[in-house]
Amino acid sequence: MKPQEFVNLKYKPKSSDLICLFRVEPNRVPMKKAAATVALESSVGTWTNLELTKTAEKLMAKVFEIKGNWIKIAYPQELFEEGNAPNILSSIAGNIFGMKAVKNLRLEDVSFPKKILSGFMGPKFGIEGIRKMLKIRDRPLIGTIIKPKLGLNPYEHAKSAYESWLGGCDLVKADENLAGQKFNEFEERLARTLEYCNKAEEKTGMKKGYIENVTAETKEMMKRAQLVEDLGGKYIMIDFLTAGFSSLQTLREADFKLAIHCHRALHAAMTRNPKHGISMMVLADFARLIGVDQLHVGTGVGKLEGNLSDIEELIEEIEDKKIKSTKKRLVQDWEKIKPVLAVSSGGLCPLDIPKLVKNFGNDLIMQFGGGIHSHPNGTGAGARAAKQALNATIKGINLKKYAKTHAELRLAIEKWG
Ligand code: CAP
Ligand code: MG
Repeated sequence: MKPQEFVNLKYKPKSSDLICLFRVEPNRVPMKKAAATVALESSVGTWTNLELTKTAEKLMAKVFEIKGNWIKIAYPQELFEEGNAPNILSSIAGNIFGMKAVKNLRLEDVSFPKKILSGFMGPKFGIEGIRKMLKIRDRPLIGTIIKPKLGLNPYEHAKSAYESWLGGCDLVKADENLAGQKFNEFEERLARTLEYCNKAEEKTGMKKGYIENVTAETKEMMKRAQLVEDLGGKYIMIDFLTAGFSSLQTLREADFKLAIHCHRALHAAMTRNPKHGISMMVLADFARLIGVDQLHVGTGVGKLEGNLSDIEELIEEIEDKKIKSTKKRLVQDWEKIKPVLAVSSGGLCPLDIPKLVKNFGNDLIMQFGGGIHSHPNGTGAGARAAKQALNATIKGINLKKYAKTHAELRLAIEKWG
């Protein structure tokens, strides 16, 4: 087997091929050689010439397109074990990132053949199931993350969640780094917060969701998810990258009667450098394939408001485009695999709502951590400000105008405007 045998620019991919789009920066070798090395290392080859068996020959990946720094590689679906997400990633996103033949390498996009898609469960609820569970037909949802992210005790945590729900939040979640620390034990926090969730539903007459973070060693995580289900919870959350794809598969395949909220802590180690790593779109594909119901996709609205410099405008535009493409992927037609509800979160405050709804539409959860809990009048007022901003946006009323008759929103504008 010679590397050049992995390049065939006349090859027409089969519908049964898994196809990857890579951005390649060769390292002192011609592009064709770098591309061939990516294809052989991510399928059946190694660094030196090697006799292939008949079967191995049939499993060879093929570079079928090279355009500038972009290459497309087709992988026979038989190269992968069905229903095994880590296995697919260990080929298409494994050793290749560290090879000498490339200075930079980024896996930008993947398309899956039907047979691979059918090997996974996909989301249990999907967008429709979440809306049905919360009885929220078509508006965007408002969520908050209890803050400070760590350092509250179970009672303080539950109380803050209660004020958030009463103020107008549909969802309250635990932060990505809150688990079973001594200062806020898992069982105690869960039980109290679910009690307050029920109280908030009675008081408001609306469905409310508490998203408990079960991220832990897999056996422990399963025990915690079971406890959420036993106590009548609606959701669990997993930090899917720090927990790992196998543990996400274990959690999903246990098929709890719970919606899975997927946090992406660690993603930026792979997604942030446009020249090297993996796109959020590809990570989102795997989260959907395995079967999460809600996934963080970013915010697009920059931290900077008002007079942005040209470069800042450009950066925001690129960010927007990336997030829109990730969000679009979450709903692309994957046969029986349900669409995933996008979550926009991180550095947001109620004033961002008009832009978020304009950018991302109604199938969206908008989450405000600091943007609710650091409202001048506290958590409840922060939640009311967010709800007021959403109502104004739905009615098409300018926030400043609406704030004339809504004090909490006015105070939010004074603080963050
Ligand atoms: C937001 C958040 C979320 C980030 C995650 C935080 O809090 O709780 O984890 O949104 O980022 O810890 O920062 P704030 P992403 O609202 O106070 O920023 O959604 O981009 O994965
Ligand atoms: Mg967080």
